[in-house]
Amino acid sequence: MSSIEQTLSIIKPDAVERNLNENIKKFFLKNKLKIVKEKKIQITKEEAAEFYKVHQTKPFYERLCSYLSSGPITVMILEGVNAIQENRKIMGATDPKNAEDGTIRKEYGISIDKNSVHGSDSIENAKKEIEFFFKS
Ligand code: IDP
Ligand code: MG
Repeated sequence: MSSIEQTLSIIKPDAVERNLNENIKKFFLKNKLKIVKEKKIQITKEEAAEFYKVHQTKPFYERLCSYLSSGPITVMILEGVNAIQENRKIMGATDPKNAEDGTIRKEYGISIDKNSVHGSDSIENAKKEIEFFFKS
């Protein structure tokens, strides 16, 4: 089954700081994911905590929220066939050490914390995350 989906992508502070926005966007475009909305913002730690609420019981939650709010991020809505799964493929494994060749995290990820990008992992979460950043 293939269907047109939208997913939320975030270029995390480590990548924005290294001016990787354009390089990372090329990965999406090359893989037929369209950027339909985009904004560069900085969020508060409270907002990060809300965004990453699914991870609130994890030992790394506190650090994760501090990190996502530590500097500017670029948030985007990506659209395309099977966009959610496609974006996850393009991103690569959570830990850059395990990321496949040709993925964003293999190319640019520094560590499991500074892994350069976020991408929604399900239809339900994509909806929630898009709403979180782009409620109209
Ligand atoms: P994902 O970003 O590949 O979807 P998740 O499991 O949803 O990975 O975790 C969210 C973020 O939390 C990851 O991108 C990573 O930065 C961080 N993280 C995940 N697992 C660990 C861990 O075991 N130690 C430290 N940080 C982690
Ligand atoms: Mg995730």
